[in-house]
Amino acid sequence: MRLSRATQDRLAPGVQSYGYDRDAQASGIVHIGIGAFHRAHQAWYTDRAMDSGDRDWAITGVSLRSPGVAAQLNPQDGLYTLSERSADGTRIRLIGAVRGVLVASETPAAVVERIAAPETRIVSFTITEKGYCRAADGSLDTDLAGDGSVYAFLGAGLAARRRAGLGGLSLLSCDNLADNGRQLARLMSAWLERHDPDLRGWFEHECACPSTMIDRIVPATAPADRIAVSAAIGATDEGAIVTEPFSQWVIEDRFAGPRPRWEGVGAQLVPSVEAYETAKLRMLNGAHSALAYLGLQQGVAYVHEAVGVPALRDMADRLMRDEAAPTIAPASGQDLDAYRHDLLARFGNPALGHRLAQIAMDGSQKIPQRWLETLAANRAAGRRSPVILAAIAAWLRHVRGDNGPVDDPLAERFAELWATQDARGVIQTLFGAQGMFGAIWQAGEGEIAELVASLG
Ligand code: CS2
Repeated sequence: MRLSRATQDRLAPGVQSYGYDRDAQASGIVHIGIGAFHRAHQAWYTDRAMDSGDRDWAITGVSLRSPGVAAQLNPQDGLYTLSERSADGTRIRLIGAVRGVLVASETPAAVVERIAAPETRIVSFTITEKGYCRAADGSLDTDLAGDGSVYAFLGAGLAARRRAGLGGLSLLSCDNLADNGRQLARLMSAWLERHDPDLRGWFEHECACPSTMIDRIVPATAPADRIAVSAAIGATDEGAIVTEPFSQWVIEDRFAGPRPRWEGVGAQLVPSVEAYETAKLRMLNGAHSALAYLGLQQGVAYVHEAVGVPALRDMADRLMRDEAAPTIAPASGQDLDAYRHDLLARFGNPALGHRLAQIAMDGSQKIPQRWLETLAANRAAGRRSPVILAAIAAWLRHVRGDNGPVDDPLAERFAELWATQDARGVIQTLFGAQGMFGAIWQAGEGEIAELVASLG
């Protein structure tokens, strides 16, 4: 029996379910990049907001390229279960917020039509760091931002709204970039300037791009997870998602129009997300990436195993306490010490199965906001950052191919670099004054020598 509208009433009694009338809800949200993270996070908040009486926020999911999620969810009428797992057990909820999934590469006109639909108020995004098509200096990479990019769909959808005399939209970036809303606004403006300069003023006036800090650890669902979930709910759920009990969503309260009452179900709506976002990127994600590269090179596979190795746990702790936290000006009531302790406990969740290899993906897109900005801030304050330097050495080994095939949009470039240059040359090309990341942080002579020595 496969999960769907026809079978949802026959699920095992322990499965919690939404209670609102799904058919009566208009789709107020188009979400681009409907992977596991969105389904465990924003869709879960929205589902509970509709459960508390908020109306018309059903989500139309969009995958830019891959038909995988559409194949999982459409035969299930958009339904899937979310399992919260910890050492104490598992809690499962049936989520009704997702209406269905469009695949942009297959039906581009349908995606544009949804963005342009009068009931659409919000377009949100989890397209990962690389989906923003940024060059290393943060500007729009016009080669990458082509017809299949998020900007092309947004540009066409916004143009259609304008032609129809409809209002603008709130564009909500839910990706792990510093100042994600402002970056999206800047990149979208740059794209419009090139492709539809007439629309740029309208976009800047009618649309808003609030910044967000999003947090929930969501491992890629493994085949064994699907089997366990199916056994627990009494139906096959190809769209099953597994996550941790913890979740946080801090949202800049600056929308172009109506929005769900997410604050009624645990989100924080605040005037500025900066302190939360910086702490999350530099502490949680910074430690995650360090554990990934340092752990993989020691043959460790999972995050909970990595923090079980005393030397790795100590490095993650020091990175957060001595290197990241001193660079953050906390918001009032934000306790970075407590945050660090909670993060180590979350990393240790033995029921999650979060692979280090998943975190190690796309490092070229992640390390600027996770490590390099911390390095730059510490340099300015005259502090050293030995753990991040060790993590950079581990990342350099990783992109050399030491841990196996490299999953990164710049993988070929890294392979060529390592094939043609020695360690010093590679470091200069990446972190030298004119280097790829040189605008954010440049390695000094002492740091280069340290990195060369540890690369052996
Ligand atoms: C992780 C994040 O894969 C990664 O790079 O660091 O996905 C992390 O699990 C989330 O940001 C947690 O909110």
